[in-house]
This record gives sequence, structure tokens and C-alpha cells, in this order.
Amino acid sequence: MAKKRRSPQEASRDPAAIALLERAEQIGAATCFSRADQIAPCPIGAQGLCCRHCAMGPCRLVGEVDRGICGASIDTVVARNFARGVAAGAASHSDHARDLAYTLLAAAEGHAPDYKIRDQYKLFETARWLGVRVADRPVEEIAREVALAALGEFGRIHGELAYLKRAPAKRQKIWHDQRIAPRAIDREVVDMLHRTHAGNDQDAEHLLDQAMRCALADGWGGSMLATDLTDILFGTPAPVRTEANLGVLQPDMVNVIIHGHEPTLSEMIVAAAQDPELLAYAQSKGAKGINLAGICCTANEVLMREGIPLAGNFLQQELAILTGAVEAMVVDVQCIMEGLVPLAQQFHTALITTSPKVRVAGALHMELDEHRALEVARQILRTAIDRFPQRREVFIPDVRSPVVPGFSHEYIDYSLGGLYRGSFRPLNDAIMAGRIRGVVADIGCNNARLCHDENHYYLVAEFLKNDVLVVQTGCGAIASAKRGYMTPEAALELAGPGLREVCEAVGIPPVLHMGSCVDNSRILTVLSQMATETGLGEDIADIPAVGMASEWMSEKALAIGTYCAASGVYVIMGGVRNPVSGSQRVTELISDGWEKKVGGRLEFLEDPQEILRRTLAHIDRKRAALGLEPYNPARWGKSGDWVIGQLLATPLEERLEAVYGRR
Ligand code: MSK
Repeated sequence: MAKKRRSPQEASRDPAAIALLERAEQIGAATCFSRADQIAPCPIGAQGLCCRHCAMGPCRLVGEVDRGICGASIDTVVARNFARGVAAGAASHSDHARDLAYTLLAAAEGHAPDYKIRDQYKLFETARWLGVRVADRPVEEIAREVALAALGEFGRIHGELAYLKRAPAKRQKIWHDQRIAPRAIDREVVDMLHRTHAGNDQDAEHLLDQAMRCALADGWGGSMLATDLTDILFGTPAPVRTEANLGVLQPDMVNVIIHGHEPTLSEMIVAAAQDPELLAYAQSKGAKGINLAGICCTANEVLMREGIPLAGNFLQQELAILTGAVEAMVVDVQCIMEGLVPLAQQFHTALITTSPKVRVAGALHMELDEHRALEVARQILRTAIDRFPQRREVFIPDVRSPVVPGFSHEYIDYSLGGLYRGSFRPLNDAIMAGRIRGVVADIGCNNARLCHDENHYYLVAEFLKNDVLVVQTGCGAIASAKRGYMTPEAALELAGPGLREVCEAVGIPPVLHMGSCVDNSRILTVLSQMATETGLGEDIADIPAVGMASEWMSEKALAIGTYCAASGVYVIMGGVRNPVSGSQRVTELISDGWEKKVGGRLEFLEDPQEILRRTLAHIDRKRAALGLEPYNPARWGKSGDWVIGQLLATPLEERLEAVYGRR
């Protein structure tokens, strides 16, 4: 049954998105927003009650029907559906890491001349975790062995993943006791798919245990490797200053959007966009230059390292094309909508696929070849430039916000403790004293069934008001960037008194941008360091912290939620219907059941106010369990008032420049 058509104001809270949704209505263009209004979700699938694992079905377990043709129970079917989603998400992140390992190997062996080791320190650190000897060896030799060791983690024959030892000792023991320590990355994904094939594992609890092991192979395996290898090849992020939202598109330049998740080609495009020959070619076509901007997590990768502006998050990919100002949208892997093709055909935009894994019917394909990556990047930019003279009417909303991203765990460590005594001690102390009530990681996607960005905006603002430090990745991070929450000034305007004092003292925004989807591994590292720093218990589960994906949509988000829960975190998946709601038992197993087993729990909640209430209650419970004083905002906020007055009297640009320098 068709749903009521939402107005642009009901579909998004972002003014740039609203303006472009109005334009879509004017010109009769379809977007994911209008399609979401046309297609009501299947109520059976939405509860996890449709079994499609064999050709006797699909079996729809509704009404009187409580078993499939093979006899599968509702609990088994719901658990299998959930577990398969986790496996797909884990496979996506991890395969991303595998490709980076091959790029590092090619670079180390001299077959990929456009790639260099940009962060030797990170290489040495990664080598240490992977058991590669560093002393007295050339960098290329270390890099080669690191790449091979990383690739070895996918098909490890004996033992368990090397990175598990990065977790607190207590956490490692829980994984061993529960027999969910992942053995090899590919093995856990394959094991999950095997068990969920017809006629295999038929015990919901047992299936969900493997879902945790599979997800852990992502969080402490594939994703963590992806983060480390990316930092080695392209540099570990540190704060930069740039801008976010569709207003970063330039009316008089060739606009190229880079979209997807992998930085391997997009970093080359960034380099090629500075090539004087290409700039002259753009000018020969009447453009003033080449302007790059990002969507989704490719955006986060080049934002954090190169300061390339953000055009928007997941639900804005089609809207970017509707501006009429995008000459090319270059996509790699994950979160790419097929709906881009008909829209691009309505405009002059070249939609260019670049991964050997991803083709989209109707798009141009210009495949990344690591051996001549810069040359491919140049060809892509030439294709974009050639489209510039075909531009017709342009509609770029004048909406953009300053953003200071780049908070890798290494930079947080440095900013809190300095170069020679980097440490999480000041953060732990601030939580123990009550200046910071707790920490929330708001990560993950947008979902076209929800009002775009509404949950992210509402929840992050409420957390700040309540002295909760927020860290973000993925499209949630982009939402806050667009909203202006990721500047030091936001602390002055939005944060409660205690959090504001800390942000003032350290010079950080109250919302820290920590990267892309795979960079949720950075959050695991931060939590591990906090747990081992003393004062906040001995395990991730002891910390007053909550993880959430308040507008989740992808299977990757399910994998992230599951590995965070299996790491001891209370995780809330927000917005849309609980996908395991068809089984009360599965709903209890992943919440109360997992909390008993591993200390973390996974809940699906639609109401943002309930998400807020449960988050603050959990943080306060954890504070009490640690014997910390109850949160009392009245104790703080005196010391910073003078500084606030001074800062607010200074123009924003000057304030940003004073802290981060000119970009
Ligand atoms: S891009 S997985 S919509 S965060 Fe990483 Fe955004 Fe979610 Fe894709």
C-alpha cells in the first residue's frame, strides 16, 4: 500500500536537502525519498519472519504459521536472517581491508609507483601488533611483511586474530570463555553463511553466538586492518579545517564528487586535481578550476586526511546530481544507489564506476588499476572536464558549515597529553570528576524511511547539553559536520558546563569526527585505552559509554552494532523497526542474553526520546557502578566564562585559524 507523500520539510531536517527536494518536485525527478513514500516496507520481512534460504519457500511465518516447510521455528528463522546481515556487513568491511593490503603489498614491491608509505610510525606500530620484526630493516621490507601478515589474517590456519590482544585482558578472557574469539576473518564469515544454509544450525542462541564471533572478526579484524593500512598508505588523520554540505559545490568550477568507501583511487584523484595540465584543460573548457567534494565514507577518508569538503551524507547522493553542477560522480564500493543512473541521465553528469567489484548498468566504467592509478585518476578528471560545457541550469543551495574533522585515536592521545606524554588520563579524569558525564558514539547511516538527519541532530544536541562527549563516524559524522557541531565554537554554544570546560582547555570540538565506517575500529581502540588507563574499571563494559546508529540502514551497521555489543558496549540501533521483532526470544537473546554473556547489549528503538533516556540512564548506572559521584552540572562552568566571552567576541574564522591555522 502506498504511503502518504511527505513534504520536503517532513523528509529532511537539512536545509540544503530540503531545497533540492523542492527542486526534484518541480522537475518531476524521482529520488530515494519519493520512492520510500511509494513503497511501504514488507511487514513480514521487517520483523525477520520471511525465510528465503531454500526453494521450498519463501516461507512467511505469520498468523497460524509458526514453522517453515522444513520445520524451522520462528526463532531460528529470525536469528538466521539477522546473522546473515551481520555476515554481509563483516564481509564488506573486511574485503575493503583486503584490497588495501594488496595495495600496500604492490607499493612495497614497487608495482604501484603512485602509492607511498605516508606514515612510517603507523607502519611500525601495525608491524608490532602483527608480529613483524621492525629493527634494522628497510621500510619497504617491513611494509611487504605487514601486507602479507594482514592478508594472512583472512585465512589464518591456527589460533585467533592477532589484533584481539589490543583489547583489555578482561575482554579477551570473556571472548575465550564464551568461545567467540574469532579465528580468521574469512573463516567466520564463511562459517556464518554455512550455518545459516538450509538444514544447519537450528538453535537461535548458537547462531547468535557465531554472529558475535563473525562481527568481532570485522571490528577487531577487517575494519581495524582497513584503518591501519589506510593510515600507513595515506597518513594518520589530524585536525584540518574545511566545510560541509552541498553549498561546497562551485558554480564556476568543474565539480567532481567522490563517493563510496575506499580511498585508494580518491586519493589519486585529489593528487590529479592539482595537476597544472588538467587545471589548464579545465580552463580551456571555460571553468575556473576543479573542485572535489565527497559523499559518504570516501568523503570521510579524504576529508580527514586532505581537507576535501563534504558534499553530504548517504541520502544526499542523488540530491548532489540535482544541483545540475556535478560533472562527474566517481563511485567505488558500498552505499551507491542505482537510482543515480536515471538522474545522471537527466543532467550532464557522468556517473563513473571504478571498482572491479561494482558495475552499475548505464554508468561509465573506468577501472582503478593500482599500477597506473594516477593515470586513471587523470582520465577520470578529463572525462569530468569534458562534461563542463554541457552544463545547463545550476541550482546550488547556499548552505555549508565549517568543520574541524581528523580525530584519529592517535591525535586524541596527543591532544590530551602532548607529544611526549600522550595519554587518555585527562579524559578519564574528566569523566571521573563528572565534568564529562560519559561518552556516546553516534555512528552509521541515514535511512530514507526516516526524516533525514533528524535523529542525529536531535540526539547529538541533547547529549552535548547533558555534558556527554560525542564521537562520530560515517554518515552520522557528516550530519553533525553539516550542522556545525564539529567546531570548537559548538562547545561554547551547545555543550553543558563541564564538557565546555574540557573542550576549552584542550581546544577540541565537543563532537569528534573519527572517520569512516571502518574507522569505528578507532573507537574500539579509544575504549580499550580508556579501560586500561585506570579509573574507569578494567574493561570496555565498565566505561560510562553508549554506542548507537540512530538512523541505521545497512548490513554493515548491523555488523558494527554487533561487534560493539560483543566488545562490551550498550548499543542502540535507532529509527526503524526492530528487524528481529518477529521473535521475542531473539530480541531477548541479543539484549539481556548478550549482556549476561559479554557485558554489552543490542537494542532496536524507534523513538529518539527513548534512545536519549536509556542512554543517559545507562551512563549514570555505569558511573554508579564505578563508585563515581552522581552527575551534577551545577558544579562546573565557572572557570571558562571569561574565556567564552573573549572567544565569542572574536569572529569565527579568526578563532578557527588561531587553533588550527589556515587551510
Ligand atoms: S556510508 S554504511 S550509509 S554510514 Fe559508510 Fe553512510 Fe552507513 Fe553507508
